[in-house]
Amino acid sequence: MDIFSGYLAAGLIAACLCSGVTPGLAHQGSEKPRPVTTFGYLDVDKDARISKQEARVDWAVNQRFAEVDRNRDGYLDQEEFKRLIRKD
Ligand SMILES: [Ca+2]
Repeated sequence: MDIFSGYLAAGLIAACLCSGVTPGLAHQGSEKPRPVTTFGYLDVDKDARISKQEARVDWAVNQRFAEVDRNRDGYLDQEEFKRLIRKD
């Protein structure tokens, strides 16, 4: 492996690691803020849903909680959480 390939591999590994930790980047420009944490990280009690209190850890999730809580049950399930990650 030459030096260039080494740097390329290191860059790809770093990109993969970052994408696993951060499903979306924080607020950029006019785009809606997106989480910097994962569903599993926020779901502290592991009940497969995120409460308003659990969401407080991530600014973007907290800000957009009511918007993405489609069934208005006061929790975000995985499908609802995905709406935070999507660009739309
Ligand atoms: Ca919900």
